[in-house]
Amino acid sequence: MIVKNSSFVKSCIKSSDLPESDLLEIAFAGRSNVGKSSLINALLNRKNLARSGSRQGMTRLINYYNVNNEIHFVDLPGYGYAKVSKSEMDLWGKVIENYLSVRPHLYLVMLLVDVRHEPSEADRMLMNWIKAAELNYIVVATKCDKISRSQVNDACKLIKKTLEMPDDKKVFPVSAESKRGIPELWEEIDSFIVEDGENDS
Ligand SMILES: Nc1nc2c(ncn2[C@@H]2O[C@H](COP(=O)(O)OP(=O)(O)O)[C@@H](O)[C@H]2O)c(=O)[nH]1
Ligand SMILES: [Mg+2]
Repeated sequence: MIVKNSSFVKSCIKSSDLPESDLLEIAFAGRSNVGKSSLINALLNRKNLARSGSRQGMTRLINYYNVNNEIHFVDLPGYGYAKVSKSEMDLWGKVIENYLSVRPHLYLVMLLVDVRHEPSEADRMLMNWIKAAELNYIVVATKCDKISRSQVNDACKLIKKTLEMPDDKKVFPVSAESKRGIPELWEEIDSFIVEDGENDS
């Protein structure tokens, strides 16, 4: 997809805030600080449309962005790394599970993991939800500029194994910093959009 325009739509706290719209949704999920907002900016070729970095910990808002008036990018709340308190996980789980189950137009979930870390228990839990709900998904390894190319290859293999991904699924290495992997990731996203169109006709 060639991004012609993109804009912020709204921030939602509860499901009744979610916009009523027929646009397809691509959701970005992963732990806090993994690079969700930065990846959205990189895919949209914008510097600071999705606000990145500033706030630590869990962002409870679900942020909507409009792409070409065709798609909604949905920036989901992040969860903690390593140690996640049970109450944090429960609250986050409620928000995400609710979102994943009520959105009729959700057709693709981007699951982001930091290329430098083995996926956490929360990452695996999310992967399991996505699989159980039979949602389309793409696993993205972020911040690939931080380590060498051979390390990136090894890390992607480990991520694939830890998340128990099927053989025909690939982990997409990207860097929002250097823009490495962004065109390839768009190609993969587009392949889902095309498939969807074919199914409808
Ligand atoms: N070096 C590098 N830093 C990144 C990359 N993506 C995000 N970051 C940094 O990681 C931090 C968290 O990014 P952000 O997009 O806010 O993560 P979010 O909490 O998942 O939305 C920020 O300081 C970003 O500048 C990347 O590809 N390379
Ligand atoms: Mg963010």
